[in-house]
Amino acid sequence: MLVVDDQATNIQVLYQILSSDYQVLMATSGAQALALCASKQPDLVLLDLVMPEMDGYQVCQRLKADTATRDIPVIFITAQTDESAEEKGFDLGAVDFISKPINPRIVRARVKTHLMLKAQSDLLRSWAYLDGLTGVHNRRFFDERVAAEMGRAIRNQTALSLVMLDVDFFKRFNDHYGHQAGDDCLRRVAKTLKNSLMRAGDHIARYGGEEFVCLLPDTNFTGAMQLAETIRRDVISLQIEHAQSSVAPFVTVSLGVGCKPEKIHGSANSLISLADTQLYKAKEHGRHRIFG
Ligand code: GH3
Ligand code: MG
Ligand code: MG
Ligand code: MG
Repeated sequence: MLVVDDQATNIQVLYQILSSDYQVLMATSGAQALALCASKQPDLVLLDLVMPEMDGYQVCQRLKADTATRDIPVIFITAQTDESAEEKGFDLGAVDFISKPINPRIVRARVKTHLMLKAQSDLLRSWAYLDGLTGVHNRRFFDERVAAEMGRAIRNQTALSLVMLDVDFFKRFNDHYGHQAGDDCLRRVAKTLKNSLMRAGDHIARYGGEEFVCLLPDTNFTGAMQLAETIRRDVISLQIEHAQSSVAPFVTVSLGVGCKPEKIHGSANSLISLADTQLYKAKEHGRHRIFG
């Protein structure tokens, strides 16, 4: 957590109360607090209200206005006891208000409660972005991520690639082996994708029924085509029996690759359409292949 106060002695008091149970970061100004919140993502901020230059209200307002920091809970700690100050704090998005002089046991209890609530909401949020069947990210995650990554790629003039893949003749697979076996197959394909993707910034999501997407920041067309080929080989190497497939005795995938090159502007939608069009061509040209 982060303790923010312009007076070092106040910080020390809180540090002594909390540092045996938690990792405590410290800031002595609003600007420093904002920078630490962005870089370290603390689970809680204990924020002094009265500070020179940027006061606690302003810090809280800025934290709540930025999507990267808005979910960090803020507790105001202040010597001001009037209710309008407290009300204003809550209006700005604070979760609690503690008045000085502080009672160590109360501070510990409130901190503990808010950290627990934060952990619970983080967990729920992470579930909301996961696909229940396969455990990879879901469409909601992908839609948000692709827009964010496109923004970043344009700002930094970096490449951004998208591989879209679809299981071949999956309707026949379900019809022949049953829906349970179909679900198992999807889980195994998803697991293979996770293993095929090597870089930390890569994202996999289930885009629809038997369709997955791999979002690849900082990856050019050649790199994306190579990854697509790895996936194509890894999936058939699973040797999941598929007696009804017209291309192989095993489950296979078709892949479409789209790329926004370094110096070119693009939109998330155009990148998705491109990968989708290429995937369609891969299907048309016989399946178990890659178009890019
Ligand atoms: P193509 O090679 O052209 O992609 O043919 P296909 O049969 O794979 O494509 P189609 O879109 O006709 O059928 C997709 C099938 O995927 C139909 C649907 O029942 C099945 N499916 C979608 N979601 C799930 C799921 O969660 N579990 C299972 N078992 N099947 C699913
Ligand atoms: Mg102060
Ligand atoms: Mg499909
Ligand atoms: Mg299919």
